[in-house]
Amino acid sequence: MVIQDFERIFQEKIDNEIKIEPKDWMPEAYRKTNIRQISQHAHSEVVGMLPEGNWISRAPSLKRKAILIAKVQDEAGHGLYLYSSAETLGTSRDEMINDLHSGKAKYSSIFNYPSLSWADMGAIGWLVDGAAILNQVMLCRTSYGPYARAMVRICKEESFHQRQGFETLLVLSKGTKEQKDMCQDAINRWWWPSLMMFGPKDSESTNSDQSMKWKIKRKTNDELRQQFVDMIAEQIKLLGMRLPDNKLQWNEERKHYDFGEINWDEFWNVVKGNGPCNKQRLAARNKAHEEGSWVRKAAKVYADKKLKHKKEKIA
Ligand code: BYC
Repeated sequence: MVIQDFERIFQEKIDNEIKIEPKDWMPEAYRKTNIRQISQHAHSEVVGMLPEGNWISRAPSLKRKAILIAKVQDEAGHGLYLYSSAETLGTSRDEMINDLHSGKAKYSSIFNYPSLSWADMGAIGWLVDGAAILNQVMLCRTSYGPYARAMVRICKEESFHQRQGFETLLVLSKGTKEQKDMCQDAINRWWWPSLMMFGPKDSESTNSDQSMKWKIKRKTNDELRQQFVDMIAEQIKLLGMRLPDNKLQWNEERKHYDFGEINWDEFWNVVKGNGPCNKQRLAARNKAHEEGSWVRKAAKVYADKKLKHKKEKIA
Protein backbone atom coordinates (compact mmCIF):
# COMPACT_ATOMS: atom_id res chain seq x y z
CA MET A 1 0.00 0.00 0.00
CA VAL A 2 1.16 3.54 -0.69
CA ILE A 3 0.75 6.49 1.70
CA GLN A 4 -2.38 7.68 -0.15
CA ASP A 5 -4.09 4.37 0.65
CA PHE A 6 -3.36 4.77 4.35
CA GLU A 7 -4.65 8.34 4.26
CA ARG A 8 -7.82 7.22 2.47
CA ILE A 9 -8.53 4.44 4.98
CA PHE A 10 -7.92 6.84 7.87
CA GLN A 11 -10.28 9.45 6.39
CA GLU A 12 -12.97 6.82 5.71
CA LYS A 13 -12.87 5.79 9.35
CA ILE A 14 -13.28 9.41 10.45
CA ASP A 15 -16.14 9.95 7.98
CA ASN A 16 -17.90 6.76 9.09
CA GLU A 17 -17.55 7.50 12.80
CA ILE A 18 -15.17 4.59 13.38
CA LYS A 19 -12.76 5.34 16.22
CA ILE A 20 -9.05 5.60 15.51
CA GLU A 21 -7.18 3.16 17.76
CA PRO A 22 -3.53 3.26 18.94
CA LYS A 23 -2.20 0.70 16.44
CA ASP A 24 -4.06 2.20 13.45
CA TRP A 25 -2.16 4.25 10.91
CA MET A 26 -2.73 7.98 11.46
CA PRO A 27 -1.23 11.18 10.02
CA GLU A 28 1.66 12.45 12.13
CA ALA A 29 -0.16 15.76 12.67
CA TYR A 30 -3.25 13.93 14.00
CA ARG A 31 -1.04 12.08 16.48
CA LYS A 32 0.68 15.33 17.54
CA THR A 33 -2.57 17.25 17.93
CA ASN A 34 -4.01 14.53 20.13
CA ILE A 35 -0.85 14.33 22.25
CA ARG A 36 -0.96 18.13 22.65
CA GLN A 37 -4.62 18.32 23.61
CA ILE A 38 -4.78 15.21 25.80
CA SER A 39 -1.60 16.07 27.71
CA GLN A 40 -2.76 19.68 28.24
CA HIS A 41 -6.04 18.27 29.47
CA ALA A 42 -4.24 15.90 31.87
CA HIS A 43 -2.06 18.73 33.19
CA SER A 44 -5.20 20.84 33.75
CA GLU A 45 -6.74 18.12 35.89
CA VAL A 46 -3.58 17.79 37.96
CA VAL A 47 -2.88 21.52 38.39
CA GLY A 48 -6.62 21.96 38.98
CA MET A 49 -6.23 20.07 42.25
CA LEU A 50 -4.23 22.96 43.72
CA PRO A 51 -6.84 25.75 44.12
CA GLU A 52 -9.24 23.28 45.74
CA GLY A 53 -6.60 21.46 47.77
CA ASN A 54 -6.00 24.85 49.37
CA TRP A 55 -9.39 24.61 51.12
CA ILE A 56 -9.43 20.98 52.33
CA SER A 57 -8.01 21.89 55.73
CA ARG A 58 -10.43 24.84 56.07
CA ALA A 59 -13.70 23.27 54.87
CA PRO A 60 -16.51 24.44 57.18
CA SER A 61 -17.67 20.95 58.25
CA LEU A 62 -16.62 17.30 58.21
CA LYS A 63 -19.18 16.60 55.47
CA ARG A 64 -17.84 19.40 53.26
CA LYS A 65 -14.27 18.26 53.88
CA ALA A 66 -15.08 14.66 52.86
CA ILE A 67 -16.82 15.84 49.70
CA LEU A 68 -13.94 18.14 48.75
CA ILE A 69 -11.32 15.43 49.33
CA ALA A 70 -13.32 13.06 47.11
CA LYS A 71 -13.58 15.69 44.39
CA VAL A 72 -9.85 16.50 44.43
CA GLN A 73 -9.08 12.77 44.34
CA ASP A 74 -11.33 12.44 41.28
CA GLU A 75 -9.30 15.14 39.51
CA ALA A 76 -6.11 13.15 40.18
CA GLY A 77 -7.79 10.07 38.67
CA HIS A 78 -8.85 12.07 35.59
CA GLY A 79 -5.26 13.19 35.13
CA LEU A 80 -4.08 9.57 35.28
CA TYR A 81 -6.59 8.25 32.74
CA LEU A 82 -5.64 11.08 30.42
CA TYR A 83 -1.87 10.58 30.75
CA SER A 84 -2.44 6.87 29.99
CA SER A 85 -4.51 7.80 26.98
CA ALA A 86 -1.77 10.14 25.66
CA GLU A 87 0.85 7.42 26.24
CA THR A 88 -0.96 5.19 23.72
CA LEU A 89 0.13 7.72 21.07
CA GLY A 90 3.81 7.10 21.72
CA THR A 91 4.76 9.80 24.20
CA SER A 92 5.97 8.98 27.71
CA ARG A 93 4.67 10.05 31.11
CA ASP A 94 8.11 11.44 32.01
CA GLU A 95 8.21 13.56 28.89
CA MET A 96 4.78 15.03 29.57
CA ILE A 97 5.49 15.70 33.24
CA ASN A 98 8.84 17.31 32.41
CA ASP A 99 7.15 19.62 29.90
CA LEU A 100 4.61 20.65 32.53
CA HIS A 101 7.24 21.26 35.19
CA SER A 102 9.57 23.21 32.93
CA GLY A 103 6.72 25.52 31.89
CA LYS A 104 6.84 24.33 28.27
CA ALA A 105 3.41 22.67 28.29
CA LYS A 106 0.15 24.56 28.59
CA TYR A 107 -2.68 23.80 31.01
CA SER A 108 -6.03 25.51 31.43
CA SER A 109 -5.76 29.24 32.15
CA ILE A 110 -8.46 28.96 34.83
CA PHE A 111 -6.16 27.35 37.39
CA ASN A 112 -3.91 30.38 37.53
CA TYR A 113 -6.45 32.30 39.60
CA PRO A 114 -6.42 32.18 43.41
CA SER A 115 -9.14 30.56 45.54
CA LEU A 116 -9.74 33.24 48.17
CA SER A 117 -12.80 32.08 50.12
CA TRP A 118 -14.89 28.98 50.85
CA ALA A 119 -17.45 30.21 48.30
CA ASP A 120 -14.77 29.73 45.64
CA MET A 121 -15.17 25.97 46.14
CA GLY A 122 -18.80 26.36 45.10
CA ALA A 123 -17.97 28.68 42.19
CA ILE A 124 -15.24 26.34 40.91
CA GLY A 125 -17.58 23.33 41.07
CA TRP A 126 -20.49 25.13 39.45
CA LEU A 127 -18.74 27.32 36.86
CA VAL A 128 -15.36 25.68 36.21
CA ASP A 129 -16.61 22.09 36.25
CA GLY A 130 -19.74 23.28 34.44
CA ALA A 131 -17.62 24.72 31.61
CA ALA A 132 -15.43 21.61 31.63
CA ILE A 133 -18.44 19.28 31.29
CA LEU A 134 -19.80 20.99 28.19
CA ASN A 135 -16.42 20.65 26.55
CA GLN A 136 -15.97 17.08 27.76
CA VAL A 137 -19.41 15.80 26.76
CA MET A 138 -18.40 16.78 23.25
CA LEU A 139 -15.10 14.92 23.72
CA CYS A 140 -16.92 11.64 24.57
CA ARG A 141 -17.46 11.52 20.79
CA THR A 142 -13.93 12.54 19.83
CA SER A 143 -12.39 10.43 17.07
CA TYR A 144 -9.46 8.97 19.04
CA GLY A 145 -10.76 5.88 20.87
CA PRO A 146 -8.75 5.94 24.14
CA TYR A 147 -9.49 9.67 24.65
CA ALA A 148 -13.22 9.23 23.98
CA ARG A 149 -13.48 6.29 26.41
CA ALA A 150 -11.61 8.13 29.17
CA MET A 151 -14.07 11.00 28.77
CA VAL A 152 -17.14 8.88 29.44
CA ARG A 153 -16.10 8.12 33.00
CA ILE A 154 -14.71 11.61 33.58
CA CYS A 155 -18.02 13.18 32.56
CA LYS A 156 -19.96 11.10 35.09
CA GLU A 157 -17.69 12.35 37.86
CA GLU A 158 -17.71 15.95 36.60
CA SER A 159 -21.47 16.09 36.70
CA PHE A 160 -21.36 15.19 40.42
CA HIS A 161 -18.73 17.93 40.84
CA GLN A 162 -20.90 20.53 39.22
CA ARG A 163 -23.93 19.67 41.33
CA GLN A 164 -21.92 19.79 44.55
CA GLY A 165 -20.61 23.23 43.54
CA PHE A 166 -24.08 24.53 42.86
CA GLU A 167 -25.39 23.12 46.13
CA THR A 168 -22.52 24.74 48.06
CA LEU A 169 -23.47 28.12 46.58
CA LEU A 170 -27.19 27.49 47.10
CA VAL A 171 -26.61 27.06 50.84
CA LEU A 172 -24.53 30.26 50.99
CA SER A 173 -27.09 32.17 48.92
CA LYS A 174 -29.72 31.46 51.57
CA GLY A 175 -27.43 32.32 54.49
CA THR A 176 -26.43 35.49 56.34
CA LYS A 177 -25.58 38.75 54.57
CA GLU A 178 -21.86 37.89 54.85
CA GLN A 179 -22.45 34.49 53.25
CA LYS A 180 -24.50 36.00 50.43
CA ASP A 181 -21.78 38.60 49.81
CA MET A 182 -19.12 35.89 49.78
CA CYS A 183 -21.18 33.91 47.24
CA GLN A 184 -21.63 36.93 44.93
CA ASP A 185 -17.94 37.87 45.23
CA ALA A 186 -16.85 34.35 44.19
CA ILE A 187 -19.21 34.41 41.18
CA ASN A 188 -17.86 37.85 40.20
CA ARG A 189 -14.28 36.64 40.26
CA TRP A 190 -14.76 33.26 38.51
CA TRP A 191 -17.27 34.21 35.79
CA TRP A 192 -14.97 35.79 33.19
CA PRO A 193 -12.06 33.33 33.66
CA SER A 194 -14.61 30.48 33.21
CA LEU A 195 -15.64 31.91 29.85
CA MET A 196 -11.96 31.97 28.85
CA MET A 197 -11.67 28.21 29.46
CA PHE A 198 -13.26 27.57 26.05
CA GLY A 199 -10.23 29.11 24.34
CA PRO A 200 -9.85 32.06 21.96
CA LYS A 201 -12.72 33.12 19.71
CA ASP A 202 -13.12 30.97 16.62
CA SER A 203 -11.52 33.63 14.40
CA GLU A 204 -8.33 33.44 16.54
CA SER A 205 -8.35 29.69 17.16
CA THR A 206 -5.37 28.22 15.30
CA ASN A 207 -6.20 24.54 15.81
CA SER A 208 -10.00 24.45 15.50
CA ASP A 209 -10.42 24.04 11.74
CA GLN A 210 -8.20 20.99 11.47
CA SER A 211 -9.43 19.50 14.75
CA MET A 212 -13.05 19.82 13.54
CA LYS A 213 -12.15 18.11 10.25
CA TRP A 214 -10.59 15.23 12.15
CA LYS A 215 -13.54 15.17 14.57
CA ILE A 216 -11.20 15.63 17.52
CA LYS A 217 -13.42 18.63 18.33
CA ARG A 218 -17.11 18.49 17.44
CA LYS A 219 -18.07 22.02 18.43
CA THR A 220 -16.12 25.23 18.13
CA ASN A 221 -14.86 27.29 21.07
CA ASP A 222 -17.56 29.96 20.51
CA GLU A 223 -20.38 27.42 20.16
CA LEU A 224 -19.49 25.80 23.48
CA ARG A 225 -19.01 29.17 25.19
CA GLN A 226 -22.49 30.28 24.05
CA GLN A 227 -24.00 27.02 25.30
CA PHE A 228 -22.35 27.66 28.68
CA VAL A 229 -23.63 31.25 28.93
CA ASP A 230 -27.17 30.10 28.08
CA MET A 231 -27.04 27.40 30.75
CA ILE A 232 -25.55 29.53 33.54
CA ALA A 233 -27.72 32.60 32.82
CA GLU A 234 -30.74 30.44 33.69
CA GLN A 235 -29.21 28.56 36.64
CA ILE A 236 -28.11 31.75 38.39
CA LYS A 237 -31.73 32.79 38.76
CA LEU A 238 -32.17 29.90 41.22
CA LEU A 239 -29.35 31.32 43.33
CA GLY A 240 -30.81 34.82 43.36
CA MET A 241 -27.34 36.15 42.45
CA ARG A 242 -26.18 38.02 39.35
CA LEU A 243 -23.50 37.51 36.73
CA PRO A 244 -21.03 40.44 36.52
CA ASP A 245 -21.95 41.44 32.96
CA ASN A 246 -24.23 44.41 32.18
CA LYS A 247 -24.52 43.27 28.58
CA LEU A 248 -25.95 39.87 29.48
CA GLN A 249 -29.39 39.79 27.91
CA TRP A 250 -31.70 37.27 26.23
CA ASN A 251 -31.80 37.78 22.46
CA GLU A 252 -35.16 36.58 21.18
CA GLU A 253 -34.04 36.61 17.57
CA ARG A 254 -30.95 34.47 18.14
CA LYS A 255 -32.60 32.42 20.89
CA HIS A 256 -29.41 32.84 22.89
CA TYR A 257 -28.07 35.19 25.54
CA ASP A 258 -25.93 38.08 24.33
CA PHE A 259 -22.96 38.78 26.55
CA GLY A 260 -20.12 41.29 26.94
CA GLU A 261 -16.62 41.17 25.45
CA ILE A 262 -14.04 38.95 27.13
CA ASN A 263 -10.76 40.61 28.12
CA TRP A 264 -8.55 38.73 25.65
CA ASP A 265 -5.40 40.56 26.77
CA GLU A 266 -5.91 39.08 30.20
CA PHE A 267 -6.48 35.61 28.69
CA TRP A 268 -3.25 35.64 26.62
CA ASN A 269 -1.30 37.09 29.50
CA VAL A 270 -2.36 34.16 31.70
CA VAL A 271 -1.70 31.62 28.92
CA LYS A 272 1.81 33.06 28.49
CA GLY A 273 2.59 32.41 32.15
CA ASN A 274 1.90 35.81 33.69
CA GLY A 275 -1.39 35.20 35.49
CA PRO A 276 -1.85 35.79 39.23
CA CYS A 277 -0.75 32.24 40.23
CA ASN A 278 1.20 30.71 37.29
CA LYS A 279 4.53 30.75 39.11
CA GLN A 280 3.01 29.52 42.37
CA ARG A 281 1.28 26.61 40.59
CA LEU A 282 4.42 25.43 38.83
CA ALA A 283 6.47 25.77 42.02
CA ALA A 284 3.90 23.65 43.90
CA ARG A 285 3.94 20.96 41.18
CA ASN A 286 7.75 20.84 41.09
CA LYS A 287 7.98 20.61 44.88
CA ALA A 288 5.40 17.78 45.02
CA HIS A 289 7.28 15.91 42.28
CA GLU A 290 10.60 16.20 44.10
CA GLU A 291 9.11 15.21 47.44
CA GLY A 292 7.35 12.22 45.84
CA SER A 293 10.51 10.83 44.27
CA TRP A 294 11.04 8.24 47.05
CA VAL A 295 7.46 6.95 46.52
CA ARG A 296 8.11 6.41 42.81
CA LYS A 297 11.39 4.64 43.58
CA ALA A 298 9.75 2.37 46.19
CA ALA A 299 6.83 1.56 43.87
CA LYS A 300 9.27 0.62 41.09
CA VAL A 301 11.31 -1.68 43.37
CA TYR A 302 8.07 -3.32 44.55
CA ALA A 303 6.78 -3.80 40.98
CA ASP A 304 10.13 -5.29 39.84
CA LYS A 305 10.11 -7.67 42.80
CA LYS A 306 6.56 -8.82 42.04
CA LEU A 307 7.44 -9.41 38.40
CA LYS A 308 10.53 -11.42 39.39
CA HIS A 309 8.43 -13.65 41.72
CA LYS A 310 5.87 -14.18 38.98
CA LYS A 311 8.56 -15.19 36.49
CA GLU A 312 10.12 -17.57 39.03
CA LYS A 313 6.71 -19.21 39.61
CA ILE A 314 6.16 -19.73 35.87
CA ALA A 315 9.69 -21.14 35.42
N1 BYC B 1 -5.98 27.85 28.72
O1 BYC B 1 -6.53 26.82 18.67
P1 BYC B 1 -7.14 26.82 20.04
C1 BYC B 1 -11.18 20.42 34.76
C2 BYC B 1 -4.39 27.52 23.85
S1 BYC B 1 -9.84 20.65 33.74
C3 BYC B 1 -4.71 27.70 28.25
O2 BYC B 1 -8.56 27.14 20.14
P2 BYC B 1 -7.62 24.04 20.76
C4 BYC B 1 -11.04 20.57 36.19
C5 BYC B 1 -4.40 26.27 23.00
O3 BYC B 1 -3.83 25.18 23.68
C6 BYC B 1 -10.51 20.63 32.13
N2 BYC B 1 -4.44 27.61 26.92
O4 BYC B 1 -6.79 25.40 20.72
C7 BYC B 1 -9.91 20.14 36.84
C8 BYC B 1 -3.61 26.72 21.80
O5 BYC B 1 -2.23 26.71 22.05
P3 BYC B 1 -1.24 25.53 21.46
C9 BYC B 1 -9.60 21.17 31.09
C10 BYC B 1 -5.48 27.63 26.07
O6 BYC B 1 -6.76 23.02 21.39
C11 BYC B 1 -9.77 20.37 38.21
C12 BYC B 1 -3.99 28.19 21.66
O7 BYC B 1 -4.47 28.59 22.94
N3 BYC B 1 -10.21 20.83 29.82
O8 BYC B 1 -12.20 20.12 34.26
O9 BYC B 1 -8.20 23.72 19.43
C13 BYC B 1 -10.78 21.01 38.92
C14 BYC B 1 -5.05 28.43 20.60
O10 BYC B 1 -6.30 27.81 20.97
C15 BYC B 1 -6.80 27.75 26.51
C16 BYC B 1 -9.51 20.57 28.69
O11 BYC B 1 -8.31 20.63 28.69
C17 BYC B 1 -7.04 27.87 27.89
N4 BYC B 1 -8.27 28.01 28.40
O12 BYC B 1 -8.87 24.37 21.72
C18 BYC B 1 -11.92 21.41 38.28
C19 BYC B 1 -10.34 20.16 27.50
N5 BYC B 1 -7.61 27.75 25.43
O13 BYC B 1 -1.63 24.26 22.19
C20 BYC B 1 -12.07 21.19 36.92
C21 BYC B 1 -9.53 19.64 26.33
C22 BYC B 1 -6.83 27.64 24.36
O14 BYC B 1 -1.51 25.43 19.99
N6 BYC B 1 -9.06 20.69 25.49
N7 BYC B 1 -5.54 27.58 24.73
O15 BYC B 1 0.14 25.99 21.83
C23 BYC B 1 -9.79 21.28 24.52
O16 BYC B 1 -10.94 20.96 24.29
C24 BYC B 1 -9.10 22.30 23.64
O17 BYC B 1 -7.71 22.14 23.79
C25 BYC B 1 -9.49 23.78 23.99
C26 BYC B 1 -8.67 24.72 23.07
C27 BYC B 1 -10.97 24.00 23.72
C28 BYC B 1 -9.16 24.12 25.44
